[in-house]
Amino acid sequence: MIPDWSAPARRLPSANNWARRLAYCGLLALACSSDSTQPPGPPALVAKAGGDAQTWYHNNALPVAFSVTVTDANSRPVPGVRVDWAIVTGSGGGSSLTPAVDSTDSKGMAATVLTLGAASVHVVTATVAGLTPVTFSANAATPPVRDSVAVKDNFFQPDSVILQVNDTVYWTWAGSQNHNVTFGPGQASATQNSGTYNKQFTTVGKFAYTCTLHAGMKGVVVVVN
Ligand SMILES: [Cu+2]
Repeated sequence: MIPDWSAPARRLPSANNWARRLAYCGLLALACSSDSTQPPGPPALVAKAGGDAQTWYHNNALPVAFSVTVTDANSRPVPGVRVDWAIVTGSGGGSSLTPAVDSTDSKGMAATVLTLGAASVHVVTATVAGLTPVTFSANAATPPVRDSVAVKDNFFQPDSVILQVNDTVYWTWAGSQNHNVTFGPGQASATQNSGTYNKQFTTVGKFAYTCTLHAGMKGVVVVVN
């Protein structure tokens, strides 16, 4: 639903509200001159709130949603405003927006999640009727097909790897002390001071692991489509 901003009754406080404001403000009239309890006016500006300029992987949703804030002429957030999201560069090839149409919340915010397609550059606009659209961009890369981690005294190097679903991470012990790779109860490499451990990742997600022998010795495997 698009609010009817042309209806004057919606913009003006009711007689009761005015009476309350007058009673409340009293001697504090100056302090109340920019009363934030007034209902916001019609949308005047769409501004970028977050998510712009990410680089992520083909056929994966961006980690951070694109978001905008809609405000009135006095910079107050306007709820219930329709925001249309559109892919203007990089459409097709599996790219999509969820949702494609959104409505601003009580803080005047609306958001969408872009799933990257085959294109390397994606450009997305957020449009509110009658206002200048806001433009977001994202770059799509090809995920690494495998990754290697060195198990050192006492850290994993690198402590974060990204790979594609069904690929394998290769850990190689490169220190002198005993260490292990543990993803949770019942899932661990041997505790050893040399050798290797491989694990294939068959589901998309973020998988944190530790060495149970050394507090703070931890890493994460990020698996994408
Ligand atoms: Cu360790």
